[in-house]
Amino acid sequence: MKEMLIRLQQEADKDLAACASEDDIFAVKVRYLGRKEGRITMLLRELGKIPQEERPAVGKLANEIKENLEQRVAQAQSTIHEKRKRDYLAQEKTDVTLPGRKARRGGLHPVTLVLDEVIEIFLTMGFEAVEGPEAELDWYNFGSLNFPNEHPARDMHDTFYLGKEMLLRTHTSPVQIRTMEKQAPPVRIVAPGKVYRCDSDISHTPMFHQLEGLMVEEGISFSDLKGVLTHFLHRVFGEETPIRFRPSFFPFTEPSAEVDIRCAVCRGKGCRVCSQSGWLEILGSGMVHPEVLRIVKYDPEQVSGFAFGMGIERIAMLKFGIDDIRLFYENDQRFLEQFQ
Ligand code: 2U9
Repeated sequence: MKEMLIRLQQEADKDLAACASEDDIFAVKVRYLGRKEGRITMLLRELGKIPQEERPAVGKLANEIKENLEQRVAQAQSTIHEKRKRDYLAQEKTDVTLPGRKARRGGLHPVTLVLDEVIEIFLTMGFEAVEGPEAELDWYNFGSLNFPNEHPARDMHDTFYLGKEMLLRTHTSPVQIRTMEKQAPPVRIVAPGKVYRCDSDISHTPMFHQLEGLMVEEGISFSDLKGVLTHFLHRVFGEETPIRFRPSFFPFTEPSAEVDIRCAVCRGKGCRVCSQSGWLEILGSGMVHPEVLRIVKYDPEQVSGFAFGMGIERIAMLKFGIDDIRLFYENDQRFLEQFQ
């Protein structure tokens, strides 16, 4: 048995010395030390068969040979691993003269660009920007704005209802109502934000952005409305752009007017973009209805005000010459990259 052990050790030494890779070493380890069929393991199992008095000495030798081999396998593994690392580091080179990889820089969305520009113009005129919830009470979206119950104007807004009393706001007007409830006149605010209407085609998306404005204090008249909106439109579309005010109707303003700019595409001659009219509708406006002022506990005998509203995507489409509103929300990089 002793001789067999010593022979095994010599053979293992020879096999180990012949190893060229980590796989070879692993194979030697399995061949001699494998738990089931390793040659040393199997020999140790035979220990019971030899005479009692020889067992301690042979057992000791067998264990020494086993431990010794385990150690040398581990040693060989670490040596070959270190060599591989050295070889890899020796051949790896960094060419510091190569040009750096260009980082792609993102940009603001065209709707954000226009919204920021529009807000800035009103801040310069002394307005403050205010935000409010997108999920609203029916009362703040319709009731408080003088929409009669069951009135067809509610249908025109194609409302997404969230329950009996809750809805996704169809305009940002609830922000103005909430602001007036909280604060006494004078009020000069703009309310930018997302609004929702169940509608989708080349000029409508179920979510779009509005900016509404409100100015309420003593002695506000329709000429204030005209002055503020004319200044605003001249800053956005150019000082020379002709503007017209056209009578309209909204439940929350009286009198009401829609505001058009002359079509920049055909310069008023009539084209596809302006439906041959020569004009482009750009915003709605009016003097705040006295009933709305009473609802927020303002006295319409003491104060008056004007309000206006505009769709931001529509302005962005006219400014950038975009003919389909859905392009804003398709996340096509080729479209979005053009606004950086
Ligand atoms: C209060 C009182 C009055 C806001 C107004 C409009 C006219 C208007 C449209 C423009 C295009 C909506 O996005 S759009 O479809 N808006 O025509 N909005 S006056 O009037 C208010 C708001 C709040 C308390």
